[in-house]
Amino acid sequence: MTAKSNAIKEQSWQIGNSGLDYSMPGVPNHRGGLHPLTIIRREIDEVFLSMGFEIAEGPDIEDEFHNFDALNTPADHPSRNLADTFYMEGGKLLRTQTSTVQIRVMESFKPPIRIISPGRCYRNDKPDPSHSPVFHQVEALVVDKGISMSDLKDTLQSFVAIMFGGRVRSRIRPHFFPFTEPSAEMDISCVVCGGSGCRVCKQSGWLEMGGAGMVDPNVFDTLGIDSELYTGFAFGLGIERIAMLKYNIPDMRILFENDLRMLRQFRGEGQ
Ligand code: 2U9
Repeated sequence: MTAKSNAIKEQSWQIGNSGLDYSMPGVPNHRGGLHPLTIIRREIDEVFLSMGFEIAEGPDIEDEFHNFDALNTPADHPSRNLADTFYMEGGKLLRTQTSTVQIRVMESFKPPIRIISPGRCYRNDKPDPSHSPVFHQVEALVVDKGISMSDLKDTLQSFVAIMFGGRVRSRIRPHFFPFTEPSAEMDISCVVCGGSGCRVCKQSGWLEMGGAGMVDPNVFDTLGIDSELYTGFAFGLGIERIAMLKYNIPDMRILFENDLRMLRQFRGEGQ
């Protein structure tokens, strides 16, 4: 008889007294998992870090200067409307885009600037399959001498290739935003059908990914950056949209309901 089994024998009355059977297997400790939006956001961070970007963060509660005025958004622009923006007491508001962070970075640092700002945004939208009043976006900003639209296109294409695979193409189409000139919307070739046309891309072969453009010189002038010397590009991507495409999620609201049957499918991913 070993010393150990003697010791166990001596303690056997304790087992009886406590009602516990120490020979029973342990109760498994269920591991939590990352939310799909967190997995995608971390993946996006990694892609841009590998391309030499830095990550910048800022407050969710903002003022009109950083959310609208500094972004060249006129006083009568519809996005300023109560129907679109959540206003708080004392002239504060919930940021509608993370460009507010870009403004804060440009207030504090001189070019060259090469940042992304991932984060939560708020718009007074009714929830539906493609809208949520709380959503996440990542915006990118590059400011330096000689930055052009081809740098924007190249950065987008590199991002899309790493995120969705080398066969996925990107394109930009003319659009309008107050803070960029020229402005563009960007599409990627349909990740489901490869561009031949299907239900997901509504037979067009393309999926909308976000907005982009060259920073409007008025934005630089407001912040004291010499718009004769510096140019820059910026773009904004919806993180929910990327997660929905990558994980085949048909309705944005699923990402916010925290239904364990959905969340459990991501256990162990991205860790
Ligand atoms: C500065 C100047 C310009 C960033 C841009 C968009 C177009 C855009 C949307 C993507 C999906 C918002 O989350 S979303 O609904 N974003 O369309 N964002 S250009 O332009 C900037 C940013 C910062 C100083």
